[in-house]
Amino acid sequence: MTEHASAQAAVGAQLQWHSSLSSGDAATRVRPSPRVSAGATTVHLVNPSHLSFGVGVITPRWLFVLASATPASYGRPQITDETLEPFAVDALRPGDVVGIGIHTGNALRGYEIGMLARARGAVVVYGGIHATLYPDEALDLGGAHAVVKGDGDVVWAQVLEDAVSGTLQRIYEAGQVDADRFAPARWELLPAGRYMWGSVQTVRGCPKHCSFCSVWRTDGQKPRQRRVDAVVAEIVELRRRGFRFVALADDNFYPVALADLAMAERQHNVARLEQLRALRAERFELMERLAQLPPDMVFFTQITMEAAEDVAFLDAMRRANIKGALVGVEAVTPEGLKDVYKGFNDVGEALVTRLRTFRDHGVGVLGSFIFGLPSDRPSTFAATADIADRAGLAFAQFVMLTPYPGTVDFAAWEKSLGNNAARIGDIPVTRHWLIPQEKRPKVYAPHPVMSPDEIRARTQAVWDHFYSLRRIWVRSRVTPTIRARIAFVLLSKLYRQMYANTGIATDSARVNRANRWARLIARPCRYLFTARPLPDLQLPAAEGGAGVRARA
Ligand code: B12
Ligand code: SF4
Repeated sequence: MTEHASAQAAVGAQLQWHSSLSSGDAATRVRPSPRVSAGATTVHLVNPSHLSFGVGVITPRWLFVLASATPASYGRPQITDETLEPFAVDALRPGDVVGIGIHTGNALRGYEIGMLARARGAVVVYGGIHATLYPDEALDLGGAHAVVKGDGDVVWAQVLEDAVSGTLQRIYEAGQVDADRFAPARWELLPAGRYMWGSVQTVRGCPKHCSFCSVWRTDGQKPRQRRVDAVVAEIVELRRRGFRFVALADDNFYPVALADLAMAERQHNVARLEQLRALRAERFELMERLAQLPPDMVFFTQITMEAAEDVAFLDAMRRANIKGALVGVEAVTPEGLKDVYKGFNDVGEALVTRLRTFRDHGVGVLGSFIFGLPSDRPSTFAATADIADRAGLAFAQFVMLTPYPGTVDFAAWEKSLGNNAARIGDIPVTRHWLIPQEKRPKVYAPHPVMSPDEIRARTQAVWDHFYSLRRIWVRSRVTPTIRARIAFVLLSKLYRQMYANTGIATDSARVNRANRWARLIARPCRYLFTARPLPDLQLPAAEGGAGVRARA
């Protein structure tokens, strides 16, 4: 049995033991942790993945942020992103600390690593959105000595200190830290030549409350906006290292809509109005600074559709080289938007006009659509494909409504199943992420008139339609050069392989084929994204100031 398989078996055994999958008794169990000494221990940070591609598309930011939050006395943290290569558990020494960051999709692999690391005498700490939502699961099934709920930026140093003094707590309630305490990423720890895009967060949290999204619950509805200088310094550092593509890894790059300002004015709420205006002014300041960076830089972010009403904002985005944004369109009918509490979006022809406004102002749109909403009918698929074609989108994704933990949809779905949830082995589908990958069902919200297979087949057909080579080639006309057009085609194909086939296909042959394809395309893609490093690049000046060299 390989080490990987034995870890799976170990997690499996724990799952059987933990048959109720409830969290209550975990809180009372005492777990002595191994002795850690600041000078002798190595801090490992691991981003779990059951698949390794050798190259990665976007840097997993948390790894480099937690590395930065690691005090210098612990030496250089060892970073492993398993989307590049598997974690070398054998290299662990007793007393090392292993920090594992998990989202729902990679939680099970994270638990395997934690069990193996614990067996080798390491101190195991979990964090990330899934550990925040299900801390007891990491304690019960992942061999955790401690779990951090919420932001790690500030609490991580405390966790390490407690590990040294032997006072590790089981759960750390770290909450949401203020933006001025966000740790900057340590980009000097990036392995050379492995990623296509850097990732820098400029704002955290989102004022909306969509039913399928957990961000407003875990990151809060109050936008926590980082200082412009801190953001720009990180971007300059990435460009110095040859990254010219940077994802602004925000929940919503447009945290203050014109409607919010109008509402505060109507309510004569002077304090709120000032606060909103200040946030908005800071956005413009950031974009002005980005506009001064080398013109080959390309930024991409996520934004609500409301930004189309604000052409001054879109123009500032274009000048800042924010060339693309994921826009959550979700549904093309009013009933669909009501299903997901997203009434602030437009539908029909108004939707086409809104989306085209982004493109007309130089911001390409990755439209994100959801299929399987209760009000969807077979005709919705063709109507969506038609709008996606006409709305001038650069890219699109068509996802099936999936109840993600921490969302309103998940709570309703879990409640509706009660104790009657189907089981695979001993595990109810309401804990589908604990089912081994090869047996894990795709879990979708139940639909009143269509079966999951029907929704899947129709969704796949919309992907096929949108990403036909002919349509991609036509769309690639928005790019300025032939090299850029080729990059656009490759990126479209890579995107489709990574998300459509691996994301919604259930047939494993198709998933394997898609993974092989993605591996093949990923390497040439990387060359299209990198640029000559600019080690002497200066920080662009704040208004009225001279440029300064960014921190080393
Ligand atoms: C950028 C982003 C992406 C990018 C880049 C991913 C990457 N390589 O990093 C792309 C577009 C590729 C992407 C893809 C997907 N994403 Co995404 N993504 C984000 C986003 C907007 C920001 C992530 C980020 O960089 N944050 C900045 C870092 C610093 O914050 P952080 O990761 O939360 O880490 C902090 C804490 O959690 C904690 N922490 C984290 N790990 C650890 C570990 C330890 C030991 C400790 C102590 C603390 C700690 O400390 C950190 C610093 O404060 C988040 C939303 C969000 N607000 O986080 C969604 C989010 C993570 N994504 C989500 C989803 C669903 C997906 C997809 C499944 C979407 C899809 N349908 O395909 C895929 C999955 C891809 C994959 N296999 O990883 C969900 C996850 C929900 C869940 N329950 O798991 C989120 C939360 C968004 C949402 N709508 O709910 N994503
Ligand atoms: S889906 Fe987008 S707009 Fe809705 S709550 Fe989540 S981040 Fe905000």
